Amino acid sequence: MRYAVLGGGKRVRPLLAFAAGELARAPTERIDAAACAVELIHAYSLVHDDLPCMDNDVLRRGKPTVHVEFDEATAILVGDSLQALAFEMLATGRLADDASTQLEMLRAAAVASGTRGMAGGQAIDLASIGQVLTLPELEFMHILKTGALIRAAVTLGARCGSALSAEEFGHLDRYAKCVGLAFQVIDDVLDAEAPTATLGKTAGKDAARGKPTYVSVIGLGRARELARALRRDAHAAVEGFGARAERLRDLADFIVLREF
Ligand code: GRG
Repeated sequence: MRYAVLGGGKRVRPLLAFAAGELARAPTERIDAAACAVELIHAYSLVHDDLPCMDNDVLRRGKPTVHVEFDEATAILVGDSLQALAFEMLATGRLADDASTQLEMLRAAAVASGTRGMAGGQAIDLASIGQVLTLPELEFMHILKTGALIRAAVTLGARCGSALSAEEFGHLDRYAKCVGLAFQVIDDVLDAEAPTATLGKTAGKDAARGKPTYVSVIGLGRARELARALRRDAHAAVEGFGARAERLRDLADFIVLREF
């Protein structure tokens, strides 16, 4: 579990949780727990995604994948245990001002991880190998597979505090949806353009496996343009927060301008 979680990764989801939590004036120790929980769920998904029965990859975060370094049974159990640990963290101690909000955080993390989130998106992803998807179908898959957990990172961070009105929370959620989708669009662009050494994972795998991506469906140029438009939308969603949303704007920029 330590091998899978520590010493690598961009930590985009925890950073988003912190930026949203700070906006909601949440205590740091609460955000810390929520941010860790989301990263644990993410790390579990990477371990399982790399398994031979899924993407069958040998390199992750610049190191051999967990099933290569250890074995397949260990990788399955590591993923299971990381997910369980995430929910344990969300249920331990006070993470929100009231118990019903904390329960809502647990529910949000579960929805983002399950059939209406990451696992459901992964199922569509695996079923779509060799298929031609329309742009709305591709978008639906990615909103579930990647977008849901990124959205949960933002909302969980914000729920740790109570400084946001329902309307402000709505603006933040709009921001989260935009960066969640932008993240995946750029992920597809990088998979097509960046070298393995820069990515720390095998480059060009999507095309090699016949997976529909933003690059295969709309082309590199339009994919980059879509990411730029989502970045503008993300900025616009948090405009009303002024300087308080600076970290969120920086993270939207990082997600779209990153090279790894
Ligand atoms: C196995 C239930 C289950 C789900 C797997 C998220 C996912 C679904 C698979 C990951 C495979 C993948 C490459 C998805 C594309 C977007 C993505 C999540 C990339 C990896 O996230 P990064 O770039 O990774 O944030 P780091 O290592 O920086 O944390």
